[in-house]
Amino acid sequence: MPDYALMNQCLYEGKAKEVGEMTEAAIAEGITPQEILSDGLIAGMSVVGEDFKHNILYVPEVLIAARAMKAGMAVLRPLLVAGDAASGEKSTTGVVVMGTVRGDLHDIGKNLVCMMAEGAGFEVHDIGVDQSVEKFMAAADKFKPDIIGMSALLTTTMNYMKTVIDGFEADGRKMKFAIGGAPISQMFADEIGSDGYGADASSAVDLFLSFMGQGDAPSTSTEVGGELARASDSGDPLAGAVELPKGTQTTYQILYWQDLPSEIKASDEYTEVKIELPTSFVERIDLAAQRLGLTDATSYSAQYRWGDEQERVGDAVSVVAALQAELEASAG
Ligand code: B12
Repeated sequence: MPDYALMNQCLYEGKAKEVGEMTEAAIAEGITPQEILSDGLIAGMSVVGEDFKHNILYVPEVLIAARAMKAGMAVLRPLLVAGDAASGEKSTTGVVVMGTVRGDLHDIGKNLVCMMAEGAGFEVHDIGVDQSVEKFMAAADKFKPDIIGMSALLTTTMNYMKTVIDGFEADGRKMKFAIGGAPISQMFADEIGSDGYGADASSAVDLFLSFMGQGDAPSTSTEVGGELARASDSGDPLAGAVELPKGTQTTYQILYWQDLPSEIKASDEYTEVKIELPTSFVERIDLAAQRLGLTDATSYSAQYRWGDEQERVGDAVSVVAALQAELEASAG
């Protein structure tokens, strides 16, 4: 009997080699690929999804866990496909075609959605970035999806999502459309006639499942300052500080893209705070990535690392505010 708890833990920690080996061992033991998929991989990935949603895990960690999921899937996929062919039935929850729309090269978020959806049992066909309506249609012809997922990160490309939806409609094809990406909102989804919008990878999966008649659609209210347990209603993640005893210690870490700071996380006895540094920091990273040619999702993400864990006196909210001010000052 495989140790699924251990397998889930290895997946969570991104131990790809171990997950691959445990999957192989379970197959050798005669366990069905369906059971290994659901109890070993999907169960582990759903914890990753939940922790990502609640800011316990961040993008780099999720990408590493997703790599481990892929190692297990590489072992299972041929067996699942062979099983499907023999039984004439699909073992998947549903079929999804995913792509980033034309003019847009951002794919980190799309890749996460693909991995999480695969982790939830969907058959996912990722058609990549910069995809035209014709490419989406060709993929729909080929893979007969239940759902078309589109991602856009630029305000200049988000309108192309409507072009795709209109293209399918003009052709008389009925599909479920899901959209997402940083500038996308439920209001925009309603405006362009998309069936749904997902704010993050786990909401995307909930949305896909709801399309397949499994569970409710995710709540579309924006989680303002969701990363901060003690945030006020103002939406400012640094608002709402509560008086803590003098001498309170905060542990903090800075996330760097190479040597450029990107995020800060901090926690005191009561609160966890995570902030993304302002746009000027993002722009500096974008520029450096393009100058160095590190623009594909894998090499871009590989540049992230958390700095050492450090301590400062003060509550988490004030420490983060002070660190942000210092980083802004030193960035000039
Ligand atoms: C990484 C990045 C890049 C990398 C992309 C690497 C890659 N392979 O993806 C590089 C360096 C290449 C890049 C280039 C550019 N970028 Co850029 N980039 C970013 C950055 C910092 C992070 C994006 C990201 O990966 N986020 C992490 C992922 C996990 O989040 P996400 O994408 O939002 O995805 C989640 C959800 O949205 C949702 N989701 C996503 N897709 C889908 C799909 C469905 C169906 C569903 C349901 C859900 C869903 O789930 C995901 C997972 O949780 C953002 C800033 C930001 N904070 O968004 C700027 C940003 C998007 N970029 C920006 C710009 C301007 C550019 C450039 C034009 C820069 C330039 N001057 O050349 C170019 C454009 C290139 C192009 N044609 O696309 C701007 C966009 C501004 C705007 N309003 O349009 C931003 C906002 C930065 C800024 N200045 O503030 N960029």
